[in-house]
Amino acid sequence: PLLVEQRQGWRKLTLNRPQKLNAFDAALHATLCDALEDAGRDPACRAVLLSGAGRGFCAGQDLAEPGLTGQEADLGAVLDRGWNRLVRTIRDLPKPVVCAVHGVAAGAGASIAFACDITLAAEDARFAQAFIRIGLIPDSGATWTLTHLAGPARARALAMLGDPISGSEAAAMGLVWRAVPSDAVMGEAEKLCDRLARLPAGALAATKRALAAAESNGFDAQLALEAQMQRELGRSADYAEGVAAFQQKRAARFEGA
Ligand code: LHQ
Repeated sequence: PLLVEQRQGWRKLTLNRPQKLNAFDAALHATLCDALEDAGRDPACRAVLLSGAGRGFCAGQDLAEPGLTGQEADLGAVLDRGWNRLVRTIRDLPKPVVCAVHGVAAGAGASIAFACDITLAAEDARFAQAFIRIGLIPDSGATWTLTHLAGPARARALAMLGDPISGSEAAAMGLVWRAVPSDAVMGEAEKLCDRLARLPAGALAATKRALAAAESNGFDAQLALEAQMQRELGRSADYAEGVAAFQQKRAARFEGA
């Protein structure tokens, strides 16, 4: 259900259930989480690109999986085992995760795109908080990401109405980094990964951690965290190389893991 390609310094993971618009079943969850953890451990992988095969990014939960409705259904367990584990893995991965969204990103499919570090969307992509249409709330972190990325007023209308918005609108609302023409989205996402793979990996990992901490820390706690991280990075080979390259007016070559 997942295509894995190693590129120069980064890895491309493609959701591959196109006949179901890449809706997730348990097998796709397990495979993707393993692939992300593997990417996290591999020093040859310095960034991850997540995208979808076929005409859309992801339609969220595979609603045809057994056990999802009725009194015996336990959607909380489905979230804990599958979706919550996935968005935590993305957010905890000490490497940037780039997401390329084309076509539809519905329900938890949109939630994943909002959980990635840098998300590019096709201008004509469709993001839909499909949950309310089937009697559920936004999940896989979306009540949190919608509020933090787009602000409470937009979060409330998006979540309650469930109307789809375009990639351009999602970018204007701050839900994704940028919207680009649909024939350019994959090329631009790949270029971003090429760039990220050449940046100092330790500083990228620390940046990701510091920005995540900023979502709950106060200003003073954040100053202390920055000082602690900068103390460590200040002793790294990548920092020495960055300063030397600047002084020698040449491009830096970062090799730290
Ligand atoms: C699908 C799906 C799908 C299965 C398209 N499942 N087959 C977490 C925990 C536990 C439980 C519940 O949920 C969650 C989180 C969630 O993600 S809830 C939200 C689940 N997703 C949705 O409600 C979206 C359902 N899909 C749609 O509304 C439409 O398919 C969208 C708007 C995404 C796309 O519409 P179209 O472009 O018109 O495509 P389509 O509807 O024709 O879909 C193509 C095929 O994909 C079709 O199969 P078929 O055999 O008829 O060609 C769909 O049945 C299948 N598909 N989404 N989530």
